[in-house]
Amino acid sequence: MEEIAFTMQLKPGVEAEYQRRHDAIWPELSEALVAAGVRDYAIYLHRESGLLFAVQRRLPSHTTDALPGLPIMQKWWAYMADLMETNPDNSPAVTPLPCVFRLT
Ligand code: RM4
Repeated sequence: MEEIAFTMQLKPGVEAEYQRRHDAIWPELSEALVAAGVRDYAIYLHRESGLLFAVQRRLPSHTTDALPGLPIMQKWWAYMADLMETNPDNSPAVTPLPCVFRLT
């Protein structure tokens, strides 16, 4: 299994709404993530700054590079764009994080 970590950024004051929308995540979106090989995906919130810290595990054969082209992903990003810092195409602004320590 591969693991990646990255940050995203919430706009101020939308933490509760971000939580609410993820508590009711669309089954079609979850299914698309699983179909793309994602097997474990957690997003943590730093409450003071609105920084989101995401850790995603995925199969080595994953096809997550194709997710941005899916209509369900586009629809979700458009839905989330009022809550997050985004790129012009509505995708969230993502900062990849290198792993600097692991205890196994
Ligand atoms: C996030 C953001 C990410 C997506 C998750 C499910 O808020 O939109 O791109 O992977 O939701």
